[in-house]
Amino acid sequence: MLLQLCGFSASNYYNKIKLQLLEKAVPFEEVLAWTGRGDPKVVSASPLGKVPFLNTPQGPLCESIACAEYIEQAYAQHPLLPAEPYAAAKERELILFLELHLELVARELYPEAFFGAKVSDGTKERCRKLLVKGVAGFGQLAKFSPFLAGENFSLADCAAVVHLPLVSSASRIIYGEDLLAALPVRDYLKRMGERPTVQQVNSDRKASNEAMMARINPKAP
Ligand SMILES: N[C@@H](CCC(=O)N[C@@H](CS)C(=O)NCC(=O)O)C(=O)O
Repeated sequence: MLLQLCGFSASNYYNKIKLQLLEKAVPFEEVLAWTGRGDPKVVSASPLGKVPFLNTPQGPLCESIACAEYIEQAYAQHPLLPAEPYAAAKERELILFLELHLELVARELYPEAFFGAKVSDGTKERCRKLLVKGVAGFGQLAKFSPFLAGENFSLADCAAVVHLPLVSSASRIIYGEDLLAALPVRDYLKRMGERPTVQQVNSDRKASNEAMMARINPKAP
């Protein structure tokens, strides 16, 4: 059975796994699944109705970090995590840091930044403080030399390439200021954007974004 990646290409967590699979040249099939708890097929694989999830030959698997680790272990080609335990743990540290302290915080701003809803001033203020702290900590851990964790493209880059643009644009839209501006993120993303795999993920994302917005607001012109 071909590995199935389920979700949609506008999702940053979906794209983290898609980029990993493309970089590793693992054969896989994309299966469209929207978020939410209305579809029993989605909920039976991903109890909270979140994407991405995988359908593996052994069964379904959700939570992108578990999916990424499964893929690294099940498909040895083009490893994206070092074999040496400390180096591998430093990669995981970067991914967790990025997701827990930057992306998940910025996510509270997405309803207003991207979806035409309102976010309270209290939430904006709280998120700003957390983001300022998170960005400084991330700057201490990330190397950008030339890849996020050092000399090689790795799983940490799969996460950074999809999460950093969202954190940056949400902060620009909500605060009128890019809270990542002190870090070499723009140059890094430009460099990563030269990779054909990243180009594919980005062009699929644009098409999927339109489909997602049409679902959210079917009456939009
Ligand atoms: N911790 C999850 C986060 C995945 C996630 O939040 N995905 C978004 C799409 S980018 C989603 O499914 N949102 C719908 C929801 O939270 O109900 C993971 O790493 O897989």
